[in-house]
Amino acid sequence: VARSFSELPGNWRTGWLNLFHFWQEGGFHNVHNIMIHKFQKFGPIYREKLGLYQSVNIINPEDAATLFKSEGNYPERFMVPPWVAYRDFRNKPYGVLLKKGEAWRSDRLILNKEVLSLQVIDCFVPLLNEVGEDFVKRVQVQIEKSGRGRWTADLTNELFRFALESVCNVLYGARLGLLQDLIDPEAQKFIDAVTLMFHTTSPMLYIPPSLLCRINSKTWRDHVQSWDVIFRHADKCIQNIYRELRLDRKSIKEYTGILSSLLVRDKLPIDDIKANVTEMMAGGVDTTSMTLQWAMFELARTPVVQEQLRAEIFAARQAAQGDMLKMLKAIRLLKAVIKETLRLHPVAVTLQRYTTQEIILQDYFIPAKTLVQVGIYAMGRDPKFFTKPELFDPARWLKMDSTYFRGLGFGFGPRQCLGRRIAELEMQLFLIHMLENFKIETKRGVDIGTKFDLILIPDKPICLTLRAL
Ligand code: HEM
Ligand code: 2DC
Repeated sequence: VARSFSELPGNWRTGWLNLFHFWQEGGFHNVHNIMIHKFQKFGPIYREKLGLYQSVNIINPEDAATLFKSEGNYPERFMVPPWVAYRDFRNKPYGVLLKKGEAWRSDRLILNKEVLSLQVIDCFVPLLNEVGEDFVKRVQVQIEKSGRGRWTADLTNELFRFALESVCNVLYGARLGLLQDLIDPEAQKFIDAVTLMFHTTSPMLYIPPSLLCRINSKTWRDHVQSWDVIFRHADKCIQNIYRELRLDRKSIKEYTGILSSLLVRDKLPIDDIKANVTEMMAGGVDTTSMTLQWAMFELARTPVVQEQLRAEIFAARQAAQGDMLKMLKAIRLLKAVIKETLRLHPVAVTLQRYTTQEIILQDYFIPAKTLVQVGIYAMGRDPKFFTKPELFDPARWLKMDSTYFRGLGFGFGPRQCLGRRIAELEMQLFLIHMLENFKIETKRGVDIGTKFDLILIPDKPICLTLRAL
């Protein structure tokens, strides 16, 4: 018979002391490494308490499977307290990110049809493809300006602009012009606000929402201001489309983006549409751009893989004869490159679920309503689950005997990432165009670590060289 919950390893009896140690160890930027350390110390399962928040942490794909198979129709993850606190403080409606129960499920089913379903994602391809092509043009201009056939830079902000331009083109069916030299300062403010919003979230992760508004610290004020900018700018974009749609209804046949579809279908109240479109617009900036930056960095460090990938892309282009949908079906290695990038550099350090019933993990009883976290960063770097985990080897995904519950970068099940298909297509098309036009290089021997800033990001700027082929 399984062991009891109170027998679980870990220092879970001293919540406030743990939080204090966590502060001291600079834990706010190091959550991912602390977790690896704890799995080494306690084994594949441990119990933890930070402040008021208790959790059970697991690393084994089999255990992740057990957890997700019992999650039911209304899965709930950890609700990031400052995000909840902001909405309550300003009286803003929740989107799917923060909703629960039936309210979450009904919104989510409507959104899935417009954002995730097979029928609609083909419509995204031309919209995302043109943004990818424009990014290449922008790089080419920079290369010409340099007069040396190459361009070396930290691409962080360029990629933020690319990512926001991409997600807005599918949301609004309109270009913001962020790949031109002079951009709308409001758009840049939005980009900076999203980064600051994430950055100010991590120090407040374990403070309950009810306390947050009352403390009036600098972090909280910056956090509120960031969300204010995010909501205001998203609202402006949404209003523009709303107005256009009321003025003329002629362009109904052509696909005009997710927002128009939601408005025309008329299944969601306008406030819920706004809340969800705002979340998608904010969720679409740092996530894909950082992943692309990591992908280019890894490809620069492993030129053999870069060449194989380029060969696959050239062959797929030939075979598809300009049919992008066809081409996207012939790029197995590219899809593996993205999975491999997310293995080593996941956006989310963990996936979390509240158990809905008692389950058994590693032979311990876990009661219902327990927060269980799957340490996907730790899993991705553990030799028990990936042989030679330090190697960037995309082909492992094509030849591994089992990828069972290992590719979890976008989460799992009905609560998985809503933007998954947008993100995947956006990143595939970007890498196709980049590899067709440039060689990606980076200085040898520069090690880049990872920093937890709510999402995982590089701990120093990544410098890349793009060389005309
Ligand atoms: C949720 C990862 C891009 C919007 C999530 C979750 C993960 C994730 C791990 C939690 C899933 C779970 O609990 O099972 C990523 C990664 C991205 C990415 C790795 C890109 C590389 C995007 C984009 C958007 C977006 C582009 C917007 C279009 C969302 C939303 C949720 C979510 C709204 C909450 C869904 C819900 O609770 O129902 N994402 N994401 N993400 N993501 Fe993403
Ligand atoms: C952060 O301990 C660490 O995709 C916490 O696009 C547990 C946790 C809970 C929810 C996770 C969060 C972590 C990281 C960022 C995620 C978030 C769910 C969605 C969000 C993974 C792992 C993200 C980046 C969304 C954000 C959309 C938002 C800007 C509107």
